[in-house]
Formats: sequence, structure tokens, C-alpha cells
Amino acid sequence: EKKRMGLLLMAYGTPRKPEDLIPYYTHIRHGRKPSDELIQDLRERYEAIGGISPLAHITEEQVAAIEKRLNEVQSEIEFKAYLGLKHIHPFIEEAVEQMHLDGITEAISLVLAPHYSTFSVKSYNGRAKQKADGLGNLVIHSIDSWYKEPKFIGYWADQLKHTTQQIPDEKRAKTVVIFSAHSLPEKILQMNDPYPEQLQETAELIAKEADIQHYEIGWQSAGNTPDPWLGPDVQDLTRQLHDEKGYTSFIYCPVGFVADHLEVLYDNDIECKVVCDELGADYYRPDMPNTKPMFIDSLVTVIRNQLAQQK
Ligand code: FEC
Repeated sequence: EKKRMGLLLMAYGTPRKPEDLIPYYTHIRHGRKPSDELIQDLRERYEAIGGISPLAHITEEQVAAIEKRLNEVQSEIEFKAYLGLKHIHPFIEEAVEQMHLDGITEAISLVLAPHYSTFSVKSYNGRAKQKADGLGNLVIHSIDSWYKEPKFIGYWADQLKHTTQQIPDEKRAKTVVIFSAHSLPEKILQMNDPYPEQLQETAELIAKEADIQHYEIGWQSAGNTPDPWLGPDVQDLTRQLHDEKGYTSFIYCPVGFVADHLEVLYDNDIECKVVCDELGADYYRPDMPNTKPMFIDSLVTVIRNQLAQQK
């Protein structure tokens, strides 16, 4: 009999229907109900991208594709994938409970976000482990970050080569790539959080492989709270780079995310595009990884490397 193992894939989660929006937003805010104004603002952003985020189905497709590929490329272990979400059903804890009910005693966990932060990956993996410890007889081996995986870097490098080819020769010298991730409160810097460094390293690796001359790091989608967030914000950065360095073509690579969702379809494709239009600059945003085979393969490799390390 083949050995059976669980594969806990965790992601942010998104409202699946309009009624989910308030409980979802309240969960993100650690139980504090958002004001009517904040709710309206969020509702309008979802409406601007077509009413509801495509993230729900993309995440499910990613989970199915990873499970399928992982069971194709090796025959030693039969993996069963479970989806656990941070802010909506099925919650991380529910996924862990289901694994336990299915008789799984050993699992690997991976978050569908490449960089480690105490605010993101640490909390996902922490919640999974806490639930597993409570249930007993279930060991979870967590993967903390996977941004360095060469096929992941290769995915974005290929995208950038493709995008660059669409830019007329005479505009190439005035083209800049902005690599970005979700902003976090600045206080993570005092905690020695590796998040900013990991984004920087991701940018360097991709730029090197795609032979990019000009690139910068930016932060996006900062929260609506009074404390300071990591900057520069991608919109401010766009204006600054245009004014100070004369760039006229901007390529946005939101490498902290792996799917089409609100933070990309609104914060990049609408907000950054508006800034570019205002400046008379050209806007480009390569395709997100979603279920592209090279991306799915990159995660399958990460999982197999983790497995090899455990032996
Ligand atoms: O529905 C969709 O299509 C978008 C889903 C979505 C993703 C996502 C990724 C990350 N977030 C991270 C951190 C924070 C922090 C706050 C925060 C707030 C929001 C709000 C929405 C939202 N996030 Fe999110 N995030 C997504 C959606 N996020 C909606 C609330 C409205 C707003 O502020 O825009 C601030 C919480 C607070 O107020 O205290 C912090 C991080 C990621 C990337 C890593 C990951 O995917 O886990 C970090 C996708």
C-alpha cells in the first residue's frame, strides 16, 4: 500500500457572494466590524472588478492542479490536498480537522504566497499547527517561504521577456519594472521580519534572469489604519520615477501574489493605470501565475524538496 499524506494548501480567501463581504471584512479586521463607509468602499472596489473576485475559483483550481501534478510526478506517496483559508470558510482549522477525520497523520503545509512574514505565513502555519496539536496524532511539516524556487523565478522572468518584447525599441531605455508585494505595518521592521529582504531578493533574481536594466521595489494595497505602512507605495513610486528619472513605460510585477484578485485587478490594473494615464506613460502588467503549468510545477518542486529534506 502506498503511503498517504495530507497536503494543506492555505490561501487568503475572498467573499464568494455579496453577503459574505461584511463577515469576511470583519474577520480581516480581527473581529472589529468595519464602518458603513469602509464597507461601501470595499463593495465599490469589488464592483469595479466585475462584482466578485475571481480568486475563489482560481484558488480552488490551483489546489486541484497541485494535487494532480504532485501525484503524477511521483508514485511513492498518495497526496490528498486540503484547502484552508485565512479569512473565510473553509478556515484553516476546518481543513486540519477534515484531514484528521480522514485518518491522515502526516501532512505538508504550504501557503499560496511566496514570502515569509510574521503577519502572513507565520500566522497561517501557526493556526494549522495549533489545531493539529489540539487534535493529536497529526504532524504538519510547514514550508515557510518558497520565493527562491528557480521555476517560480523563471515564471516571472519569462513573463517579463514577453512583456518587454511588446515595448517598441525606442521606449525600452525609458522602461522600468516595479516589483511589489502587499504592504505591511512598518513595525515589522523592528521585529527583524525577513519580508522586505525576501521581496528585494525576488526582484534581483527575476531581473537578473530576464536581463532587466531598470527595476525598483514598491509596496501596494496598504491597509486603512493610522499606523505607518511599508513604502514607497506603488502609485507614489510611479509618479516619483516618472518625475525624477523620466521613465515613460511601467511594468508592474506584483510578485507577492500568485493569482488574479482584487489587490491586482484593482490596485494595479485600475489605480496604477490611472496614474500612468495621468502621466502619459504606458502601463503593463504581466499575467499572474494562477494555474500556469510552470507555476504549478514550481510549487510541486518546493513540496518534493520539503519531502526529501524530511527523510
Ligand atoms: O478578494 C480578493 O480578491 C482579494 C483578496 C486579498 C488578498 C490579500 C492578500 C494579502 N493581504 C495581506 C495583509 C493585509 C493586511 C490588511 C489587509 C486588508 C485587506 C482587506 C481586503 C483584503 N486585505 Fe489583505 N488581501 C486581500 C483582501 N490585508 C479586502 C480589507 C480592506 C482593505 O484594507 O483593502 C489590513 C488589516 C487591518 O485593517 O488591520 C495587514 C497580505 C497579503 C499577501 C499574503 C497572502 O496572500 O496571505 C500580507 C489575496
